[in-house]
Amino acid sequence: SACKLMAKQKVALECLSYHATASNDDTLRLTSEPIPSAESYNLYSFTFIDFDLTDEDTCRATIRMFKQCDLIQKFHIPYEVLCRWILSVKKNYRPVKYHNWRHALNVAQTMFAMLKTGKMEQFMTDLEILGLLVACLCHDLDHRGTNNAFQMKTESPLAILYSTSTMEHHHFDQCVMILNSDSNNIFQNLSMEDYRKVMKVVESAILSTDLAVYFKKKNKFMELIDEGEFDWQSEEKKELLCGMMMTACDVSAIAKPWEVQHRVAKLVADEFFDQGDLERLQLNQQPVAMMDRERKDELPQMQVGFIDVICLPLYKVLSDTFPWIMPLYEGTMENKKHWQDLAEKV
Ligand code: 5BB
Ligand code: ZN
Repeated sequence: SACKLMAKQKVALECLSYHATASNDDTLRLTSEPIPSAESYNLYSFTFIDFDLTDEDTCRATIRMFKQCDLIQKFHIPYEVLCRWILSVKKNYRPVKYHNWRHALNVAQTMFAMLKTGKMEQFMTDLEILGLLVACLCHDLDHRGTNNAFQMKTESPLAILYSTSTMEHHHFDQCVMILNSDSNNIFQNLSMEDYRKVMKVVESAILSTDLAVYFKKKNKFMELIDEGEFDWQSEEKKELLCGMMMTACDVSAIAKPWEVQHRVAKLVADEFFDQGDLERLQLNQQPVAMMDRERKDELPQMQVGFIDVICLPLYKVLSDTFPWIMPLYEGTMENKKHWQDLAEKV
């Protein structure tokens, strides 16, 4: 429709001023540097921490995950293209407090640990592993630190373009946009068939990071598990499993050692409070408790709710089926105790 076309033009214009592909200098430097071991970055662990990594190291850690999955060889990814693509993805994250490049890296690393240490790679094809890692790295591209409800309330061009899963559609569009330039297209040597397949995995995985989609699909997933369904090969079930894995990775800061979880929760809260400020200022609205900095005392109680309603049920059902990912469940249980202690003090 005319309205959507206008919205699309607006989004495109906004993005033009922001979009950036990596510089040749940065790409050349990354291409020519040695890549430290997976162990040196603690990549196989569910307690990976990015705090002490330099920006360059975050890129090298990403390359290391591609190497450990043998994706560069298997899909004939030109090494320079991989380096440029990673730098471009990083550049297309905004410097917001939580939904930035570091979050994307952490989500990808949890996916890597679930596949390797969690032994879930045996249920996945190489193409699905490639798609899942790419989806994790791209799943919050160009996040503005505001949620879908905010896009809707402010009638942002993005909300006019996509009325449901607004931001997630945009993250996928940004992912496609980066891949669409030849010098960034890590899928350039795939057959037409594989290209179509991997893009389908990426799209479905990114869209499933909308929590509303998770809530819609989780019952179907839990039913399958209850029925003792261990054959994940059908396309529909595989898509469902990949979606659950994406959510499990997206919220996995909740399972990290307490000091890390505490620090990350503060970043999440700060980003929510910034949106709350915008709602007061731009919309003259009272923000919900989660986004109201006047109510930050309620944060521990909210984390307990988040853990009980979303994180623990998901990690429970996943680790009942895939026991090697139990550390995610145990870490979350541990943090629940800490948040409960803090909640009782208020
Ligand atoms: C989550 C679902 N939401 C629609 C309503 C609020 N809830 S919540 O009550 O479970 C909740 C979750 C309340 C407060 C929270 O954080 C306060 C700092 C959180 C929370 N969410 N805590 C976390 O540590 C993390 Br990680 C998250 C996930 C944040 C990103 C969620 C993105 C969803 C986009 C739709
Ligand atoms: Zn995310």
